[in-house]
Amino acid sequence: METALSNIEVLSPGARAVARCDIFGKPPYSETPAMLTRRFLTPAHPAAIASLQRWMRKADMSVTLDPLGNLIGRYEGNTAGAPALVIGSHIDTVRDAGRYDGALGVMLGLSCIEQLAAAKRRLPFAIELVAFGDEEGSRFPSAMIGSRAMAGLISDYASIAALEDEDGVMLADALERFGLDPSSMSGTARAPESVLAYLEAHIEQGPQLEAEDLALGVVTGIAAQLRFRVSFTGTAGHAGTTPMGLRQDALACAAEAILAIEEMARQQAVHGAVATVGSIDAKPGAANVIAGETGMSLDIRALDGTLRDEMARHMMSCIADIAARRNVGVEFEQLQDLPPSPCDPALSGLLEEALGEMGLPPFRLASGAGHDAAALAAIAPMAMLFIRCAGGISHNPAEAVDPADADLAVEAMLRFIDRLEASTA
Ligand code: HGY
Ligand code: MN
Ligand code: MN
Repeated sequence: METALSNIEVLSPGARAVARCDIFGKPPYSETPAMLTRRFLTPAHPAAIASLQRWMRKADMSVTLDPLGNLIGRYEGNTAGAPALVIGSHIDTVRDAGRYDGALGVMLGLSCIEQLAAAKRRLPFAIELVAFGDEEGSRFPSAMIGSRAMAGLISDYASIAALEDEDGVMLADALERFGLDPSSMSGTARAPESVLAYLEAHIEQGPQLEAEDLALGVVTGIAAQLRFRVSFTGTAGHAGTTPMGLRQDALACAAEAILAIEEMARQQAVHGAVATVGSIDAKPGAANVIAGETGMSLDIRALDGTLRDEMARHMMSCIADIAARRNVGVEFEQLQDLPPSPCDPALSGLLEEALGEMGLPPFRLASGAGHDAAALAAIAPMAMLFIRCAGGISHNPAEAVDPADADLAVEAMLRFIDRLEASTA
């Protein structure tokens, strides 16, 4: 049963977070009614910001929007201007997304602060709730723009401003239409001393917690990622008259490369490595024309950065051999390079103690999925809490979370805050 905005306050903190994600699953918080898609700086993004701002202000937070459209709610500590525990995640989604990837972490943080505000409780540190506008990279060909900028990891803003979406809209123009000034993007970077620690709660997006029959888990670290666009250039030709032996078929070449990539990743799966070709386009894209050009994504991940790099080198060499044998050209454009990001042991220990107080085991697991926490780790110690999701399914409208698990997550986060307060005394 869907909960209307009006009576959301009567729900438990976790159920309220889940209900808010459900509300965000439809227009105006989605670009289309048919499926949940909320990409960076599309009209669904300001709609989400408007509701989050209202909820944040009602929970005694001051609200700011930074130059890259990240929404920041600040719950002051008992001394103004104190460094902040930042609790964050992303509010953008992939296409045809689930409702909880990203948004749940923001809504759980909101529920925590609502609890603190209701108790009129102030801490020796501030708490900032951040809703990052772009983590997925589902509109522009670069991911985690908001959190990488906040962490001071972006040096070339001109190339960020010039990024174009599939309709040829530049990021700078999209920012201006949103009411932001592209020339001030570098102002997104935070002074490291203003961030005490970073905590991100997120659905696991995998099957381990469900297999262990656990609601919550403590993340040990985030896998390293490399992302490429691979372009093949052959010769377009007539499907009926070009002999098989004389073809330079860019699409058949991509197909052979995709299967080779899958096989190479399978051989490294035992070390926790994965590789994915998630999107492909072919030109001219006609049934009776041999494809002259194809472009595909290549996403390579491993918990170990050296293995990630070795896999990438091996895959690119193998793809180049396939293309050469087929007399097809190939180019690799690197779009993303995220090193492995270990969680801070001391902060993770506070999360484990919080779970222990609740009678829950401190189940530890690594994250194959990327998160904004990987960027924030550059300027502050970070910890992540995983919440079970049904079947481990994610990046899929079938994503589902049990409100009872979300209640446990809010309790664990509040206990984490208690222990962080005790550790700063
Ligand atoms: O790709 C990822 O791991 C994340 O969902 N952006
Ligand atoms: Mn995602
Ligand atoms: Mn996510």
